[in-house]
Amino acid sequence: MTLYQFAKALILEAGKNIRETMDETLHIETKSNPNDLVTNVDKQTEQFLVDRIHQSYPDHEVIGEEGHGHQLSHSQGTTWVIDPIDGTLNFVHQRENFSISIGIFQDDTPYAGFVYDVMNDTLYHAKAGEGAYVGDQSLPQIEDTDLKKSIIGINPNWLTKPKLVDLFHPIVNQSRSARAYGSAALEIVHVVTGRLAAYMTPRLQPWDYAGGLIILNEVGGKGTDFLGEALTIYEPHTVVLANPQLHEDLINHYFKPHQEIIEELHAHHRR
Ligand code: 2AM
Ligand code: CA
Repeated sequence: MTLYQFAKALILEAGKNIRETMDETLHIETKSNPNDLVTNVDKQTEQFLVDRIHQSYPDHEVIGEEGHGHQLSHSQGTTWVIDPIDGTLNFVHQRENFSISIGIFQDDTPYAGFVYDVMNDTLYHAKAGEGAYVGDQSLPQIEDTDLKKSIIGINPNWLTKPKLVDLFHPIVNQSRSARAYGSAALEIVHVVTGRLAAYMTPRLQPWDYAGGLIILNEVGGKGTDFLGEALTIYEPHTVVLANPQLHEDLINHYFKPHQEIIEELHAHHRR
């Protein structure tokens, strides 16, 4: 079994395990604030993934949202970047619209990405350089769009914040319309399939985008921070992912003119 086949079988099994717990009582705790939730299922799923990875590959590193590998700042060999449940608020309140996200890197180079829409049993996946798939079906390259003919993914909460509203209001205003789904990894795969022309957010953790970005690159999409710099897997970033034309337009005409606000966000992320 190749590493790719192993990872694909593993994420499907983790999702099946989550589906099988859907009738059980959830244990919910808060993390950084009252709206930042974590459940027993987030923690159990991360532990399941880490244990299985280390049983088969003892020397692989794992960075996971619920506590694994947060001390890493670079790595040689193979590194897994995992989010056991992306969209925890949806998981708790809606019992759907959440995903498992996995990105695998070898010597810091993308190897493969997986985003599993658990309740729809839909797996988006890609091995770097070999194209993107949903299930067994190959996905085409994404098409360029103008902002005025684009549906963009952005969380409306950001438009309630001073400064961020200056950044995002013109973009939302000049787009065809905006949508929010509540799982960053699913929003990224919506860019992969063309359901969204772009997804942007002022703060995202590596486990939220690592898997999705590898898949997006395989269909010709672009993902960087708001100033066009590459996304790393060791710290949070501002994140804009889109088709190439819209990505360039957003960076040059909407983000770069607000460089000061963005540099303030980046300084905040590094604290
Ligand atoms: P999570 O569910 O794994 O926490 C919601 O708009 C999206 O943003 C989800 O993918 C969520 O991931 C992520 N998210 C929520 N709070 C965040 C934070 N403080 N920093 C970065 N990403 C966050
Ligand atoms: Ca999570």
